[in-house]
Amino acid sequence: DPYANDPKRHKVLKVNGPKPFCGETPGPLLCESFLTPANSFYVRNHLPVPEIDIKDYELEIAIEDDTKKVINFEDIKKYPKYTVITAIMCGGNRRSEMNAVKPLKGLSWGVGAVGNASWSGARLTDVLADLKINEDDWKHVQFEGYDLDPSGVPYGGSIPISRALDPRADVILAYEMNGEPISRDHGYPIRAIVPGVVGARNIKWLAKIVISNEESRSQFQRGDYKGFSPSVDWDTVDFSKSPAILDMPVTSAICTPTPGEVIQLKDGKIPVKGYAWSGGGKKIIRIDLTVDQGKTWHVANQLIDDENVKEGRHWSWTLWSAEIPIDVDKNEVEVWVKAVDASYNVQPESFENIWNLRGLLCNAYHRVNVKIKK
Ligand code: MTE
Ligand code: MO
Repeated sequence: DPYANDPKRHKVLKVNGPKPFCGETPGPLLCESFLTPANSFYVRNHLPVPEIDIKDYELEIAIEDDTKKVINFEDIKKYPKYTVITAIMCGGNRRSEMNAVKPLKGLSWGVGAVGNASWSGARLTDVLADLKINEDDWKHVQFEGYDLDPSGVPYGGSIPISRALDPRADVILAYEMNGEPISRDHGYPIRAIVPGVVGARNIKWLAKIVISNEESRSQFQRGDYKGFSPSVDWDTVDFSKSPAILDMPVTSAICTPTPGEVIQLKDGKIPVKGYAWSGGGKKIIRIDLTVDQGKTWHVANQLIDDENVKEGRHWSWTLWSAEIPIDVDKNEVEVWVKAVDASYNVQPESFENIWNLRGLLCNAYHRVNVKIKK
């Protein structure tokens, strides 16, 4: 069993697949803390977790096929230490809601394939500066992990070089998560953190960085984690025709109450809590909620986010809470939420018109049915 040496997981994770391990954080736990603890942070593995002895750890940095250098863990720690708070979200977060509209292929994630953590490490720009590469000569920076499929092919992905070399993009080679060494499931000992970008490009167990004019040849870069028009099906899909997902679109979700929960009315209101996030460093500026299908909207009164950042570098999620008045005659309501980001991007209303065969970018309004106790 190639998975025999996988780490033990915390029992709170809702298991979506045991081998490779995939598990999500339950909604109510998710909105309890601004920084998600490592042991309850969702896990999305595609392969067995590699066993890495820090003494033997090596990171190869190459320019196309020429190996330029190999650095070790201590070398990475010598660069200035830099910390960013960023959410990481799987491209398939909330896929179960899109699947309810029309079946699709992919793990059935609820609202918990996301977490928010502080990550510390060396800036990728600092590490690449030593190579003296000219940004204009290259297009992509590829990453490979130490996790291998049975034929020896690693998990991989790439990002545009403009992003990798931009100090304001805050891309780091992280060795700490929430101030502790990164745990095995989350990429020990070194993980690429690419803030604001789909989870898939945040390569864990980083083995290799390649400066190239080509995107990563990995299946996960070229044949997966892409969006398509709702009418594209498995007979007509051409993965070469869509760009790889990079920045994630604006989204939000209700974490409490959970679907079907019975809520005690207090002063004619119910408390609602959740998260919101937009990729590309865009701040969340407003959360709108309705319990009457949009006839009247209520604005969340409390937003918690990372205040120590500059405009356009808002990588963390926003936790929000609201108290919503409920008509006295109602025994049941459907709560809807939508978030608005700094570019005034708003979530789409329904999943029907954003449906895609891989169930990615599932950012329509989140709707939760709640029973009212008076
Ligand atoms: N990196 C490697 N090496 N192997 C992987 O399977 N999964 C990716 C990404 N990085 C993956 C990886 C995907 S699809 C996601 S959503 C995130 O890691 C999940 O990160 P987490 O398990 O720390 O939550
Ligand atoms: Mo993912």
